[in-house]
Amino acid sequence: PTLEKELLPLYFGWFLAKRDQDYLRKTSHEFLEQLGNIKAFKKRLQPYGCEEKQKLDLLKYFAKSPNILHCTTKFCDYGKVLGSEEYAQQEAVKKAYSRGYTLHISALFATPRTVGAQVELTSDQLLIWPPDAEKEVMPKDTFPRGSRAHITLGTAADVQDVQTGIDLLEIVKLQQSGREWESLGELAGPVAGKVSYYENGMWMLNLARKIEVKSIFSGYYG
Ligand code: ACK
Repeated sequence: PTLEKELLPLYFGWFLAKRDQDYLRKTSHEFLEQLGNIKAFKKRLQPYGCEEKQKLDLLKYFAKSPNILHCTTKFCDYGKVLGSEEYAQQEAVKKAYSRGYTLHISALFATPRTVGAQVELTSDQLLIWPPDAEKEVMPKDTFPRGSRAHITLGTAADVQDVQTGIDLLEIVKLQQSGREWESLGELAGPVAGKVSYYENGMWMLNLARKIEVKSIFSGYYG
């Protein structure tokens, strides 16, 4: 008999528990509704392809949302991506497989392309975070490990999910630039926190209370 080769998934990541997915989707809607209603946002509709006096429904604007909310660690494309075999064979990855993890969401962000949640990885979670994840998409910049960790909540029509992590790094890069970013508003309720504007239609809400969601580390084979 021939030994079957181990199959590599489309991607590895943390998959949110059903209840926490529902909660995060609701929170994301609340975020978009409140963000769309603040004066500062209404004055800056141009990057979203709208005139100042026009009405923009952000819930409709982000037409697509992933079927399963997750935080990708390694995109493998079933093994076609360089380094995916090595990633899958790491002891830390094998040990983490099918284990439960709590993810800490510190911020929500929206750009003309994507809406997402910023995930702050713990040292335990960083053990299975690929060291080149940030370099892969922004080779010219330096970021703290884990800066790309995110949960895609929605994308505009014709935008791919992979864009969310790139948008997040774009914002982190501006935060690192040393420039001061004034808060342009405050949201309330479950999305309480200050909202900052980072040019080109990029907004970030720093949550006053971090959101914790339960997840399982696994592979998605689709
Ligand atoms: O929102 P995401 O992190 O962005 O989750 C999905 C998941 O894999 C399934 O498509 C992410 N993804 C897609 N292409 C890539 C890529 N080239 N590099 C890293 N992540 C990717 C996508």
